[in-house]
Amino acid sequence: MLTLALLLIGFAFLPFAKVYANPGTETLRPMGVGTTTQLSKYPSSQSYNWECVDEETADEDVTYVYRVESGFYTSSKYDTYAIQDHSLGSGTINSVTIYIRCRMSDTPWGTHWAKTVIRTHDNNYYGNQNNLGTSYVNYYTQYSTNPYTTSAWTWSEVDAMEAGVQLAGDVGIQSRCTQVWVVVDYTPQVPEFPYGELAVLAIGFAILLANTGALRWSRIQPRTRSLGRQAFWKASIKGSNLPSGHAL
Ligand SMILES: [Ca+2]
Repeated sequence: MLTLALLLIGFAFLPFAKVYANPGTETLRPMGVGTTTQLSKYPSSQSYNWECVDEETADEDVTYVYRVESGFYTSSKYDTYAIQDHSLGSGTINSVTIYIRCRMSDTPWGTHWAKTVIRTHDNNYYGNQNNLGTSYVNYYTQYSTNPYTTSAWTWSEVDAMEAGVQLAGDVGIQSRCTQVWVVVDYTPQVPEFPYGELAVLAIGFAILLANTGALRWSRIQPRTRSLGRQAFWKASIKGSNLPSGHAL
């Protein structure tokens, strides 16, 4: 019986356990072609640019998108990618952060840089300029609110957004990006206590108390018996007022 009680109590708290087991962040990766595709891809055998930047563990120079300029000047191009819809997150969105992992292929003549790009409500938003070195580095831009609405992000905006990278290079040297991803930070919604689970919780506690000696049937029985006597006497009195010929 004690095991049953604990099981019932545990079951009643399951919705809360689910919420707190949630880590509070969800990572979303490129999963399709977005609005703009301007960068080159490596290897060229890849079908789409987004396939070069969607891996969970960075593969560095195995797959990447890049910008290289044939003239002696710096110019930029950019991609935006469709990203995965959320599947874990719920509640309030605290921030949306876009990450890019970039480097330049060699010591440059001029400036090589990278910027994050997000697209929401049909507008592009660019992060700060990050001047590249020859080793891969993660750069990021955090948006605590949606830059278009300036209000807290909604989950439908997260699902509809695109994320990408803008790269600038000059003659003969590539600016590369091997990975793009988005991290949504959220505070899970605590569920209201459903009546069904409240009832299960109450039964669980009753059985627990009965088994631990806090609630003995012997303490309930005298009261039950006295209630029984009262009911009997009330019924008897009522019965005495009944018209003759009617049995109680
Ligand atoms: Ca890659």
